[in-house]
Amino acid sequence: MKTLNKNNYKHFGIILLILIVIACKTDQKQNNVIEVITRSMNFQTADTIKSGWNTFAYKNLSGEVHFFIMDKLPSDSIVESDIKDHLLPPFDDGMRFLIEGKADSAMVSFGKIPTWFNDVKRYGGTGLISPGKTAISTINLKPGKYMMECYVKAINGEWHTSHGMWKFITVVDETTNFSPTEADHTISVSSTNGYVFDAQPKLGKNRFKVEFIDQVPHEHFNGHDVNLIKYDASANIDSLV
Ligand SMILES: [Cu+2]
Repeated sequence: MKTLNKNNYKHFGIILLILIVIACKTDQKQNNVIEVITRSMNFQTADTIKSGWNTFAYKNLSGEVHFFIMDKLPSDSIVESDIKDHLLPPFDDGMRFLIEGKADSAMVSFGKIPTWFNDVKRYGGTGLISPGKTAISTINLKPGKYMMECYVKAINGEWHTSHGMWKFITVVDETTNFSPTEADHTISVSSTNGYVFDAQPKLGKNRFKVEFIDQVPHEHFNGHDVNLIKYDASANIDSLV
């Protein structure tokens, strides 16, 4: 967040944090849209999909804010117990210690995160999406084993991932032969210039292409992402951040 360029998002009235690409209806027909539904702390969607460009329609039918991100795992042999018993507990313990003000214990817990986690590659997903809303993102996936997850934090500081909000998805070697149509706008994201728009979005449907110039991990282990938030004129941008 340190590199956020306030002038950009003040000007456009938009805060951007996780990749969102809004695709038009014709794209969806061409691309056989993959539906993802959340009703509680889970993802209902396909177990296996093609590689290449895929359009996801993520319907949040639950009562809380969620998102999804596609984490490409470094090995196909990573199984459920690797996630449940070895990956999630160090994160949960570390966060609990941080909330209790025990920074040293937190670092010990985070130190137990399996080394393979360093080799996870993030391929994007949707931005945060409110209850009852649908997010449409088109992302390019390489073949491999992925973990779809939502790591929004609950009020008690626990990640949704640890509440069951993750799912393995296999991306096969066969490609979709789909390429997204031209975007209306490009958003460049970098550690040096923050978020830069090429032009002001219009009223109505806008399709954003997000170009990540670089990604530098921050305190929360991740780089920048893009969210789209509509707020009313009385909102205070500093308190929102
Ligand atoms: Cu969630």
